[in-house]
Amino acid sequence: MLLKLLRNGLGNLVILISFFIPIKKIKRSDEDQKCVNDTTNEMSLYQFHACPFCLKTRRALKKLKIQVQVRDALKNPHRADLLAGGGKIKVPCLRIDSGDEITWMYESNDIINYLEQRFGEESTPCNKFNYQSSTD
Ligand SMILES: N[C@@H](CCC(=O)N[C@@H](CS)C(=O)NCC(=O)O)C(=O)O
Repeated sequence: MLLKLLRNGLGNLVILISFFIPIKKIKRSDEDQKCVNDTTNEMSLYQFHACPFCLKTRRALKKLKIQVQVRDALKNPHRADLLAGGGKIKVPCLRIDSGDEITWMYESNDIINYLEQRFGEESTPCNKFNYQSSTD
């Protein structure tokens, strides 16, 4: 109980501090932004508000100008969906629905790496995408 309060307090402090740290957002053409928006319809981020790893992931989303559905995994039905789909309650987790397949991606660094590859400076968001995992 005390540990949970401490963790939440610390998480909220980190959120407050990060509020004052500017995010340098990516620049892309309107056409590319439209492709990004169309693609990110298929994604949702399961997260806790005061989790530092989730904050780091949310900042990456802002930097890359990506809008995904953000779902509070403390509450149902999202918590139950995360457990049923991903197999564990751990956040952040990015749910990627690519039509015939649903991927539940855990680990903030893996999620950010994936988003950087797919939507970062070097990417071509309007083309088909092949993800290169850092562990491949
Ligand atoms: N290495 C992981 C750490 C994630 C992590 O520890 N998340 C915590 C919240 S900050 C969690 O989900 N804990 C499970 C729980 O509280 O039920 C990452 O970078 O994503």
